[in-house]
Amino acid sequence: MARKNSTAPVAEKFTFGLWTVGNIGRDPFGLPVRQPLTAVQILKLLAEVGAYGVNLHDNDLVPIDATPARAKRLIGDFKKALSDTGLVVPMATTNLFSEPIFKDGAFTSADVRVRAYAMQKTLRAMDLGAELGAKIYVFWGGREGAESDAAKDPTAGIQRLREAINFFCQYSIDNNYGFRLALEAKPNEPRGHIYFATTANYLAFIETLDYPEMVGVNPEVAHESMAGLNFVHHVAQALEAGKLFHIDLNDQEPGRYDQDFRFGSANIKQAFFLVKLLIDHGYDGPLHFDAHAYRTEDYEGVKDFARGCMMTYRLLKEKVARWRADKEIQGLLQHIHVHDDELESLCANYSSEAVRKLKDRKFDIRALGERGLAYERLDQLTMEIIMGVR
Ligand code: GLT
Ligand code: MN
Ligand code: MN
Repeated sequence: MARKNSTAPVAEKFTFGLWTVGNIGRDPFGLPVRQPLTAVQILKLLAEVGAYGVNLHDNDLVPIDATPARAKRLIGDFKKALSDTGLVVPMATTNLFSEPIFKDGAFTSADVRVRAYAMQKTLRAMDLGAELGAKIYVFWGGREGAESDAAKDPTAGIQRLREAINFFCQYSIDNNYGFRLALEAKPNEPRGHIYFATTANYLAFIETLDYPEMVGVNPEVAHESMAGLNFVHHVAQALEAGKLFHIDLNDQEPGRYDQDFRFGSANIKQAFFLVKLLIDHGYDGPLHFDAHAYRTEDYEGVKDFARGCMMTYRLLKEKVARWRADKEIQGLLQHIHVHDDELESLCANYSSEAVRKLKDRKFDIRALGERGLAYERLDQLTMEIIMGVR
């Protein structure tokens, strides 16, 4: 809610995928627990809970075997529901993982016919995304990988993905679609090993593309967390490189199956630092909750799940403001961050004089080593803010 006399806060662009709130609760061991909803029903649900937008795979809206007439009707109904609800479609993507044809990957399959079909499917899905107004196009290579490296040279996977992404950049340019492509990493599941296991892998890859400026990343909390890595640091690298085009928010306990939990529900402290990082760096793209309600839920529970994701984000945003305004915290930060103009300039600007001065400089390494940094106090204060007692 906009507060009086404040510079009007920009409302968060909270989005959900059709596949997230529409998830019917099937898992590898159990049958669905919820009835499928139509895309139009999902839009109604999202409007009811107060979301900003919706994202989709091609086949979330148009089944793979739909006739042209059915596809036209489904797209028409969806567009009408978008305008009725005021929801927008910021991001679109391709389902390159459900069909058996993709069992050994899509763009990195060993079979050129599969690769060509994956490209055909993506070109069509890009047309659909552009028609719906999407400006971000996500590539999640869920099946791009292997269980055994006996069959394929993993470097071929890199080359094939490069060819595909270059092809799609050119297609977007030639059609004036204005897409920015966002690559989403994951270490495993559904493949035993997925190529490009982390966001950092993609950041390195992007620089080798024909149009690196068109391509960024879509990190997902659960994906680095599955591997026990620090998600916030991966997002930081993407932000610093100007490559955070989109973000998938959810939660995940390390070392478990792919949980896709409600945002902030597993590691609230990491969620706090993530929200803080996004605010500190003025990220203003979509905040996409790529998560599922627990399998215990009916559709009322799915709404609780969706509202919970957004509420937790908003609460953490308030906590970040509180953290920034806290005098004791700011005092500790001043103590921790020691500045010295001369040294900073020496370290940042190479010259033979800088080399000489650095070599000559005397440092009291013992005193520097013994200096207490008060991280314990700072962390405890941070925890007290998160826990709501400060
Ligand atoms: C799938 C996956 C997600 C990806 C989606 C985009 S689909 O649900 O688990 O992480 O973002 O293809
Ligand atoms: Mn995701
Ligand atoms: Mn996931």
